[in-house]
Amino acid sequence: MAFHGVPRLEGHNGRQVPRRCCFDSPRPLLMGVLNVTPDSFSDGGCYLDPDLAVDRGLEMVSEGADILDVGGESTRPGAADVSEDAELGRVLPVVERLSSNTDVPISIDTRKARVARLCVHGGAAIINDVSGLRDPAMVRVAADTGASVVLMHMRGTPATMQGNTEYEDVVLDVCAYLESQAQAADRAGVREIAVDPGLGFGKTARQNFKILGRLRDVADLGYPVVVGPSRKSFLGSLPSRLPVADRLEGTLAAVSAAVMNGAAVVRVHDVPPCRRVLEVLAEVLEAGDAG
Ligand code: HH2
Repeated sequence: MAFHGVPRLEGHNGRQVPRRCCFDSPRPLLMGVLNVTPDSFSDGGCYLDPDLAVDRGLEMVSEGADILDVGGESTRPGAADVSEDAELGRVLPVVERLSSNTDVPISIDTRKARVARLCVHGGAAIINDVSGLRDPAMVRVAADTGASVVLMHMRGTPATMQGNTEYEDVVLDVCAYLESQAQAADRAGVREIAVDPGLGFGKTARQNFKILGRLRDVADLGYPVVVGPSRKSFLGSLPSRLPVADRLEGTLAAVSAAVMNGAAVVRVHDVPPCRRVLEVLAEVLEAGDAG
């Protein structure tokens, strides 16, 4: 079993439900991406049918995913907003069916507090908020339900973020933001918090590489670090100029850099090759720690 956190009983809508620590693991965890969208940048339209989405989720579990991250809104640069009802209609049936068919924690990737609340009631254990708990209602959902949270750095919105990539020092700016948002969430009673520097969200290619190279600064904040480099455009920005379909090796190189620099969770589309890479990395880390 990948998770060894101590289960706790939390008040949840008048009921007592067991909540476990989702990021507390001696080895790096693999979060499999499941986009129930028509327009995600690399798998848009593949899993819009709930049956296909559930099959894909269970396939990723059999391939070794430790967490499934279900999203109903593309957050690629320039993506249009999706209405709350449309997003719920995509994700809720998938979250409900997955959570009753696997013990692997289900994460709901959303910026909307109502979507998060209903999905947690439907069985999700984690709220993955790419807007970094900016909405006080989202903080309340996380605190009320006892859900774990991934709090990510993004400037502006997906529609505006790539027009806003000026930083004094991107790593220090990201760390300062994540620290203040995480501390506020902690004060509000959010039970388990992980932070994510938000690769590709309002950053140039060079800034994304800088974050990976200095990820230890993010890990030193003291929260588990989630990183999502999978197939992203900064990996296709190098002289080889690779399209999305050819970014597997780049993804695995970025995963390796992230884990060696302190990442606790990597969010990827390609589970089997990443699982094999994580097995090696876990041995390297363990052997290094053993001295
Ligand atoms: N990246 C994406 C979406 N959600 N969540 C976290 N915590 N970290 C990330 O880096 C992250 C995320 C974007 O990738 P993807 O889901 O593949 O694409 P799209 O937003 O087009 O659906």
